[in-house]
Amino acid sequence: MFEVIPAIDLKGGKCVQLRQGNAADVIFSTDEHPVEIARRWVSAGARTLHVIDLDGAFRGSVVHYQMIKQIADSVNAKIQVGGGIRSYESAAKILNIADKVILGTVAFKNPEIIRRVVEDFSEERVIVAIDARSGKVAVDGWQQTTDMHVRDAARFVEEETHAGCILFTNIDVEGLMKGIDADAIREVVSAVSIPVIASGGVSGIEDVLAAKKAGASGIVIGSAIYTRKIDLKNAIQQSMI
Ligand code: AMZ
Repeated sequence: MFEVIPAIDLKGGKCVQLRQGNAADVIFSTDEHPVEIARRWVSAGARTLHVIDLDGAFRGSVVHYQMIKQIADSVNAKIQVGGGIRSYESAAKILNIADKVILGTVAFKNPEIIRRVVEDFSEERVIVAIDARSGKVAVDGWQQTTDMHVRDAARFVEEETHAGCILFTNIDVEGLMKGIDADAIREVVSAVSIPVIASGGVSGIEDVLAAKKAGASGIVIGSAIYTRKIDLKNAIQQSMI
């Protein structure tokens, strides 16, 4: 079933939204505690929360562990966690408190780590993030762009890492709130047989429906729910029709 997944991106202990992943370009930041925000999204009907440790992704190691644990302990929803998880030990530690880990950089630098996590914890608990800039995979907090094309990356993830799911984030449209690129989603979906969660660019309910139509198994929404362009409860209801 298609799922609408609210994003909680953590930076400096706060819930923020960045434009195209640029740490200096903050669209939204709030003093409301991330736990309260998490509770609000779950009250609106979210069954999964997408929690990203942005400082972790920039630094290459988890920074917000305690806050993520607090969120996990406070809500009755699944949580998928990513950002800075670059070792087997770090993934195992996060899987103690979260339902799923999201692994990006390490999938392309040390894929054997993903295989080990899949073997020890199950493929259902491992999501590999393909973060794409101009059709190529970006890593290290999106500060580096590789030569790997998204389509090849998707096949590589399915065949070589054995992860159960792909998170496809389109940096070209992320944080711009100008709509998704449905063709880019379709390209990833058609390259693999595992589910693909799409992320980036959602600005209205039509994007949610377009992502569903493109074959995604879910969509992550960030800026649009924080700037109230989308009412999460309504989006969840509409996506089920
Ligand atoms: O906004 C950013 N600069 C950013 C971001 N949102 N950098 C990484 N990430 C997210 C990816 C993925 O979910 O979309 O962090 C995760 C990957 O982190 P890592 O450390 O495994 O590459």
